[in-house]
Amino acid sequence: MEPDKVRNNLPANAIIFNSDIQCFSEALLNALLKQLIHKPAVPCPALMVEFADYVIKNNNGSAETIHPVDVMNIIQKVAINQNNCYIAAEAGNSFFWASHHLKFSQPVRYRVGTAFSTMGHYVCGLVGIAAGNKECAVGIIGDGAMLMVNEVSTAVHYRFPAIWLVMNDSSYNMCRQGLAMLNSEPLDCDIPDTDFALFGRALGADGYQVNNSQQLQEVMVEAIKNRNPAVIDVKIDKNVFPPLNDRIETIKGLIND
Ligand SMILES: Cc1ncc(C[n+]2csc(CCOP(=O)(O)OP(=O)(O)O)c2C)c(N)n1
Repeated sequence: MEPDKVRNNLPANAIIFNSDIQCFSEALLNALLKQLIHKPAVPCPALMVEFADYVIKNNNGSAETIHPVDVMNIIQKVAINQNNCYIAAEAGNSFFWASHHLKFSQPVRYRVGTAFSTMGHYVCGLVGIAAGNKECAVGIIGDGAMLMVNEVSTAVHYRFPAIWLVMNDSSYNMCRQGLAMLNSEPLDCDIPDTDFALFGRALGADGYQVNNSQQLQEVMVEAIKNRNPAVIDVKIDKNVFPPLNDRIETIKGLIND
């Protein structure tokens, strides 16, 4: 294509690169990686647990909650690597944990609602993914989103292999932590303790509750093998901050403008 012809359809200040696409993508990737590596670390509130200091603390099965990164590692191992499941992440911290930590070797295996990030999108959309595909669909869902709306009953009705993995931290944690990172006044972001295993069973799905990594791994293997609609209530550590520094910096920039 002629750059001059392309320019006719673009705003006057558009920059046009006339390049082989592979060559351009590689150069872009290198430039982005360079930026990421040289980017100065953003200072975080005292509350923040640095990943560098992070120690897997649940593998003896004694802790009451699971570190969200452990949850991602188990999803990676059991759902993605071993069972090739489709994965969807809800708005909220689930989006950050999943997008930051999960890796896929095939396209169209991972979905997130980036347009409006509407809570409930994949609590419901999960049934569509499970209906349309052979492999199980696993939704990584905040407890707030799960309580807002869901389609578990539909999956039960049609026996779709959909698994709701609820990141249960008894709070709208992205809002709670986001305010803390912005050094803003806290708001009430608490959600009453909810037993999502019971909730799932009440709707006719299988229901599991897990408090440590080993239990989660065993339950995921079983739930995927059974191919029943299932709700897995995962008690996670609500005090670890997800990787949302970039978002916070963008918001700070908007506030300051
Ligand atoms: C329908 C809707 N309402 C409100 C929001 C704003 N919002 C984004 S994340 C969030 C909290 C999500 O809480 P939860 O589902 O428990 O997930 P967590 O962040 O705790 O993992 C809220 C209220 C939204 N994105 N969509």
